[in-house]
Amino acid sequence: MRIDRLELRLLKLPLVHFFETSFGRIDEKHFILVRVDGEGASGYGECVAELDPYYSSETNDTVWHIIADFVAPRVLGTEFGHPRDVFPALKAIRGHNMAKAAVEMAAWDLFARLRGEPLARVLGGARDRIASGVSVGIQPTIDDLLLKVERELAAGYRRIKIKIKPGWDVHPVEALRARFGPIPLMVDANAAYTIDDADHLAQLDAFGLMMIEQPLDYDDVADHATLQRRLKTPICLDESIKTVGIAREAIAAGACRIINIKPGRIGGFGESIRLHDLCASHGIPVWHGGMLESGIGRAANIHLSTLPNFSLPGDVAASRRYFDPDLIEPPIEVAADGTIPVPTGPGLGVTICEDRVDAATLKRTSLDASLKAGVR
Ligand code: SMG
Ligand code: MG
Repeated sequence: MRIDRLELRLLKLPLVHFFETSFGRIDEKHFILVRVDGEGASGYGECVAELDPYYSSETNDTVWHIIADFVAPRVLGTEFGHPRDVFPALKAIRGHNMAKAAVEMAAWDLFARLRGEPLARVLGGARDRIASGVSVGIQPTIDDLLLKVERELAAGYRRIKIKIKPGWDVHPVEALRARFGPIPLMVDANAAYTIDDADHLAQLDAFGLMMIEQPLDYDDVADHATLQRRLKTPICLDESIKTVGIAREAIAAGACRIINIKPGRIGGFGESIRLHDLCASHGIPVWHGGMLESGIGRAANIHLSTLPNFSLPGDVAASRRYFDPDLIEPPIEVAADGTIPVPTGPGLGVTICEDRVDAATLKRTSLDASLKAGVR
């Protein structure tokens, strides 16, 4: 497979509702979309970096720079036997996994389209439906939260995750248990606590949560291991798992019992398969995280979620929770039993609405193999 052209676009899409986490609130989604062209077909990769370096150190501006100046020259015009060879070809570039992943995932889509197979099959997945969960942001009041969760349960979602932060943690969980009883419930702190909060967080043990996601700092493994020894509730790591190597260290240290996989965070599908297999070999269940992706990135997440150790419902929900309209048709929908069917067409298997992509585009550039000469 050879990629002859790479197009970068910066897009802006309004969110149906604001989304609030411990690190802030967003009303619109700004993201980079990569398209690679080769051998008469195209593949797409949605980047999960954001406007600000708050979830991760990468931003849309760093991604643009790293892809245009370092990733594209290494990928364009290069013969790849398989898309799993793309990430290793970028080894000279340290970090910047979101930038690498957007290109690598586009290469997988192109590869699957050229073979006429759905991405799930090329990735090694087997399921034809995936279990869907929702992530409910921090709400202005407990009543707002109860109303939102009631709606999501009625829509059939298989588990509810709520965002927590200091001052919005034990009380909302208590209120949800009082109203809805033993629903599959978990919390995500997005790194808002320190190990000094261990006694406070241990109060959550009383509520039988499925897990607490990323309670401590984004680059902290050691304190998570200390906290996991103190808590009955399983810890799930998200932000901390920036590489497969860190995951190996976290598992060895006992820093988590569950891992959330986001291909963008660790460098793409190839690394996600390695992480999935590593977790399986240690009896660590995984689930697919979400980054408020448009339907393009959401479809990619659905395909990866078909691998066998994705044994917990992921943050892969219906398009309409976020975008109306989405960039794809038909939008991604959740059935009454809380599952999403895996697209069956070649590659991502969804129809991208070019007119909507054009309307959302703030800037674009097209790169070709002449860049190769300039590899630094
Ligand atoms: O895509 O449904 C979604 C959002 C899921 O909560 C979600 N993502 O830490 O897991 C997480 C957050 C990161 C995104 S916050 C802007
Ligand atoms: Mg998270």
